[in-house]
Amino acid sequence: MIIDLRSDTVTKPSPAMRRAMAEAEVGDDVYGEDPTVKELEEMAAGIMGKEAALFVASGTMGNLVALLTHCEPGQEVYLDEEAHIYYYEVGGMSALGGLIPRLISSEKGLYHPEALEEAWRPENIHFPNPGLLCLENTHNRAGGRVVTPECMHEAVTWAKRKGMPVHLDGARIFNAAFALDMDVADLVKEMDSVMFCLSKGLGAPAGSLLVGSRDWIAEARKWRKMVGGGMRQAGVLAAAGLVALKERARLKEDHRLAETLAKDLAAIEGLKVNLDQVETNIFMVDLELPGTDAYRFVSLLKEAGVLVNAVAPGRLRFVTHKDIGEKEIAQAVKIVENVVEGVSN
Ligand code: TLP
Repeated sequence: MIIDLRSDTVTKPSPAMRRAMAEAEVGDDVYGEDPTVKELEEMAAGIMGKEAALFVASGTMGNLVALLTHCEPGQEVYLDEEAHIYYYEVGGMSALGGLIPRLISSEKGLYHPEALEEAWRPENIHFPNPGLLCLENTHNRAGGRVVTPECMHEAVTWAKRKGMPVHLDGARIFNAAFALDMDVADLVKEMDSVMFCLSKGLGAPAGSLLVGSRDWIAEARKWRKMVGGGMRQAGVLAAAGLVALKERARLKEDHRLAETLAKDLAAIEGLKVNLDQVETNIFMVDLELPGTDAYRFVSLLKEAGVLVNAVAPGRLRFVTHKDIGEKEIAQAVKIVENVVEGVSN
């Protein structure tokens, strides 16, 4: 048995999703004729408390379309140096959007007003024009960290003062809302646009949604077409998304199991886990094993039957998800323990 803790993207569609996909009513969505996509978009907009929504192929496409819709080529996008949009999206904002990242130093995904102000470039003949501020919640590279509503509010207030809209990379926004025990619409109410994923912990095979005002989504729809994201009978995918959204409370179980796993791993000599920062379904483990780096450790774990990702030379990322239960957690801990022992001897 392979225990896959690399990401919550590895989940397989549930039997209920597969049934819904097989039975989905479909039409050509480029003509606006797919009833299942429409239902999903309406449901997503309702849950997020926004006027409209747009179904896109992936989180990366959703973020790209958002940036293209908000900005013009040559503008600057304010975002943190560990932001997924900057770190993991192949530089699409610059390559495809002609946008310039303006990096903010953040404290594990949390923006401090001083850091925002420090990054700010006022009107000057030499500087690009400001275009957008991006936030990320939960924050992936900060280890699934929840950005508090207070911190989001401060950042939005700052951006509004500077005349910039705000986009939220909310790939895992439901994880944040559950961790905060908050209604998700309340959490994102100040955002101009939000992208969230169906294909992470929610377990759908593909798809993300972009939400915002009716006019903004109409513009985004055109950008989606330009980047090749006008899917036709996309209702087969949207059907799985509807099931995923209805079952979203399941994410709390991933948080509970991440906490259990993190505690058990923290007890192993040579592994360091900051338990205060285990807030959702992602957490980081630092290796303190002389002579082994995270990349070698990952390949040893793989041989022993556990998959995880190395995110820095001394750091591993563990992610719990729908297809991981108590049994897999207990088994993974045993395997990690054995591998650590093998390395230490
Ligand atoms: N994140 C993936 C990898 O790309 C690292 C993962 O395994 O966590 N925003 C955030 C915050 C994300 O974590 C991801 C995916 C995306 C956007 C992009 O979503 P997709 O993979 O659907 O393009």
